[in-house]
Amino acid sequence: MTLKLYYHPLSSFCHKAIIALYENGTPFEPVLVNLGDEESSRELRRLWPLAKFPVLRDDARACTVAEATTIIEYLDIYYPGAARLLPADAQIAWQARMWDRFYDNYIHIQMQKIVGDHLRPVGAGDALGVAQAKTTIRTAYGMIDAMMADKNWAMGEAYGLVDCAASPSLFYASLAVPFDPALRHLRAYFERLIARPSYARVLREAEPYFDMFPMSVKPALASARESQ
Ligand SMILES: N[C@@H](CCC(=O)N[C@@H](CS)C(=O)NCC(=O)O)C(=O)O
Repeated sequence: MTLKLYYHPLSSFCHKAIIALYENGTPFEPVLVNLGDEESSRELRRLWPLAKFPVLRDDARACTVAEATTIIEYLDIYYPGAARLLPADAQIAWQARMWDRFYDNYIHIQMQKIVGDHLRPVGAGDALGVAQAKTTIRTAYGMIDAMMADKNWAMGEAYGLVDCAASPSLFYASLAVPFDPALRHLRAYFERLIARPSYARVLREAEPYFDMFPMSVKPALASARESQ
């Protein structure tokens, strides 16, 4: 098998890349990395010394591809399937890139700050940083609610890159900043995202590991089960 994905089942950015692989049934070898174990993480550190995952290794093309968004673009170019995840139309493609950045910067990374705070030593928490991250996420939720009032997927009728970015970022963010019931388009979009077979599979595969996550995953998992 030429494609190897270095990943961890709990990693939200890995979820984003795996959704894209599952959307097209692209064959790949998953390589589960335990960053706390020198031997387990050696190959990832050799390929990408920053040791952040996901990282895709394509031996056939002698390429190492880091960053979830770039992995999805790479798959779309070199391993295309029935589902094209980047819009072919340049007018829509720039918007997809903008909203992908929106989800990464204003939901995903903010959510990582909040989760990261749970892992800090007692007394070394960043209460102000967490409060600011929650405010950013709430503002972003309002924008998503407005954006999703009249469509199924972020760019319209075709599921793609932005929806891959939205799925794990909203799944984990909803644990820290629950959705305001008034934002019904956001809630309905989230239900569609977690019911999508590609993401439902990612969540099923992550479930045995959720006890290792520092926050309770139960509320979001309950939504996922209800929407199946
Ligand atoms: N910008 C990267 C972010 C990747 C990232 O933050 N990955 C996290 C897991 S979700 C990670 O590797 N964490 C391990 C660490 O920071 O030690 C991307 O888009 O793929």
